[in-house]
Amino acid sequence: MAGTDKLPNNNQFASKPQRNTLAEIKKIVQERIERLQNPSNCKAARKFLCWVKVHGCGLGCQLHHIGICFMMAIGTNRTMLLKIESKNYPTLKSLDKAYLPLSKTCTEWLDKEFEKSKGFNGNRIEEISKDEQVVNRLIKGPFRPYTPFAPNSYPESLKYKLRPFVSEPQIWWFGQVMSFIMRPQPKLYQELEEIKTELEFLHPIVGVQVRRTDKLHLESEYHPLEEYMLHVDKWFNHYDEINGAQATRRVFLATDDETVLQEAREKFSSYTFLSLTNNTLLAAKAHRKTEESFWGIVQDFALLSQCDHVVCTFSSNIGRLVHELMIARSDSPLRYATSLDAEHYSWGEITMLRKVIKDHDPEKNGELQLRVGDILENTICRKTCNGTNSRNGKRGFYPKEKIKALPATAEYAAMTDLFQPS
Ligand SMILES: Nc1nc2c(ncn2[C@@H]2O[C@H](COP(=O)(O)OP(=O)(O)O)[C@@H](O)[C@H]2O)c(=O)[nH]1
Ligand SMILES: [Mg+2]
Repeated sequence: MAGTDKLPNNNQFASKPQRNTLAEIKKIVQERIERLQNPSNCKAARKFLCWVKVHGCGLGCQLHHIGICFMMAIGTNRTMLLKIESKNYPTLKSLDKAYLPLSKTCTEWLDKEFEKSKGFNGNRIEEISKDEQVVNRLIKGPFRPYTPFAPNSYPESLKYKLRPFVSEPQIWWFGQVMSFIMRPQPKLYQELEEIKTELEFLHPIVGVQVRRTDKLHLESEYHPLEEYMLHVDKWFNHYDEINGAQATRRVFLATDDETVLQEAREKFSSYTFLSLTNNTLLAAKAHRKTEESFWGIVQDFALLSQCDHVVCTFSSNIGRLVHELMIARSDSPLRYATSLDAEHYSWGEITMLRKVIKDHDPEKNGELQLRVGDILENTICRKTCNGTNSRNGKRGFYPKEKIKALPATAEYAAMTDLFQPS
């Protein structure tokens, strides 16, 4: 058997696992979504008919619903076809003016096709409708997750690939899905370039999104401008320290409150504030459903997500979506958004476990005592964050800076075998 002994030992000769750059991983993921969305034979393709029928939803909210649907389609290896119905903008037509259509080859369905198809039916263990060629999902508003292909999960195939680069892989993944949906049409891209030249939108630049008006009625609390600017200051101080020079302090300000820009210029004169003031006026409730207002938030989304840092509130779909896009598109772990209120969350999300990374003793009524390594269960983060400490079964509030998310992976069927064995 001497000859056999000389045969190469697989382990010895197996090449080291290839380490892709984040840019490569992003490209591979985007190409895979593109491939799924453009089957050569639409008729024969596995399809996911997604009908988003939510009223009273702004653009970020609508786009998030589309993203949540898209995750189910990717998870079950189906091309997603989309229909939107809303008393608000946007119609699918206006959405298509801003963003590239989800598919070039497979876009519309007939009513009878929707009626004939089975409702998407899955749970965490098994997708009951997995053998159906066409499935449908009607999204009427927030729903409880019933599949593993939901926000807070990410593809198993990316687990080790993302680990060296990304601390919130579940948001990176959701951001990839949202980035695909929001690929700009050439006309929008061109328009944004012109706006940036006109505004002198130059780096470094920090974005601030102040969400007020209707949002303050039920969903969020008022935060004074000073609170946002504290974080902006901190970011620029850090930037100057690293670079050993004082940068021009540029802030791109987006808001639905028309008093904010003037206040900012009066109170923070060492800053240069750039803003699309007409967009703020169009964000007023009376104009919000118009096509112009839609275009305004499309522009604000794009410019905020191109900033080097953004200070906002994650109780708003706007802040969360900007954070997702920044994380997904960046090669730098330093580009992200800071929230003045909630931790990042999504409608339709899977409940995540969270791990304590810093001790905490209660400072307010109802706060949990935390010790490094404690695991929090049933965490939910809206205006405030709360969860159950598995160490003692106590439920209460926790400060979001002292915990780390433990997102789950799932076998997204369209995301298997992404990387060639080297
Ligand atoms: N252009 C613009 N519109 C805004 C801004 N803030 C709020 N809006 C308007 O408010 C809507 C709110 O959107 P939605 O996705 O529901 O976010 P949420 O209500 O903040 O969670 C947007 O679609 C805009 O019409 C802003 O900074 N700029
Ligand atoms: Mg809203």
